Amino acid sequence: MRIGISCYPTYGGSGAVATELGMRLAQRGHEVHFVSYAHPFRLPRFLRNTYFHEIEVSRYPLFEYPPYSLAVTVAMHEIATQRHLDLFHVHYAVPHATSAWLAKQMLAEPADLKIVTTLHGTDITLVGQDPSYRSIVRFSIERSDGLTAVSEYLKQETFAKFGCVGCEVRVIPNFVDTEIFSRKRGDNLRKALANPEEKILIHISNFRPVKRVGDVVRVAARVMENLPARLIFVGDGPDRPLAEEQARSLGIGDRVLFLGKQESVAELLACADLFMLLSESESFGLAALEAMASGLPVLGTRCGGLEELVDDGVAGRLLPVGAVDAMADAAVEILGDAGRWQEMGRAARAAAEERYSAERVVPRYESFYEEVLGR
Ligand code: GMT
Repeated sequence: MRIGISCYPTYGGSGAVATELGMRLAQRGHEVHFVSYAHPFRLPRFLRNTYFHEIEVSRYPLFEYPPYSLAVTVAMHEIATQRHLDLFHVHYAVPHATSAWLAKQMLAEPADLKIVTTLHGTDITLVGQDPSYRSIVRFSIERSDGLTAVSEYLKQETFAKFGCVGCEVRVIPNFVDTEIFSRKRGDNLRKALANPEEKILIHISNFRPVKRVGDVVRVAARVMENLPARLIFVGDGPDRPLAEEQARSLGIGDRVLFLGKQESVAELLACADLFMLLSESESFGLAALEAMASGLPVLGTRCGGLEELVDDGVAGRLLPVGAVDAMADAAVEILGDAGRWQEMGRAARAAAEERYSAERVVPRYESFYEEVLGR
């Protein structure tokens, strides 16, 4: 198949999934064209069967807001025409599903191009609900030839929030490369990050308010009252200063490390002891899956997608959003009992391998494409 993939190129789950999917499809012999405003962060410079097309968003003094969606549309239309694409798979509905629909209408034979849209999270639950976008997001997802959501939770949210009775949504979960994310990557970095007796707590995100990074710091502070530990933050975003300030005010500033954006997080996860994702809402939680594949128990919240990913009491613990004391107790219980920690880590790894490995999930996208193309 000749497949176009559009995604946000920056650090973030939807871009990571889109890129990993495209690379796997290319390995399986498909021709894959990535369309994005920058080189996707997980895409190597050269890979057989993959092509990267940079979207040029030109500026003009009249435009306070350059029309990005139109530039995406034009790039999609050009590539679909020149490369005779069979389908465009767009990740994150806003605005990619709309641009794809427009690009399709511009073709001489619109029916020749199928559009598959993957819903990732806030494109449905938050941004897509903004009155400035809601009606066009609904229109565009209804006009997609195929729709997927990364969890059952997100599928139900799509129905509930948009009330779109007509749309069929296929749940295809996110996946992980279980070779790259593995405990086997060793603990090369451990010595550089913590003292031998300290447990390493880790959080990876884009520090948006939905991630509740303040809770991560508060839980870590409570854990540190009970056992020697360090907290490592990976990523960057608007609430990072809040987390830094909170760590200082709780007196644990010297035991909290902010590493910023990292190209590769597999080595960091492989030497950590507990992954924390205490979000308000999470449609899936790709970073938690990568942690599980790395043999880490997850401390998370009952916030939708994480409840499908993490079996509470088996691969980690899930607590209500904001229940900081109960979260800290659960963390101490896991970290203070080597047997339990090992058991949970093994269960987390097993779930990643059995349910979410790339080998299991990528063929599901391939079959979905075939279905949409009517083959
Ligand atoms: O929807 C977002 O907030 C952004 C998006 C992203 O690009 O990182 O995250 C969402 O998609 C990820 C990949 O499918 C999921 O793992 C995240 O759970 C999801 N974020 C939220 O639902 C908050």
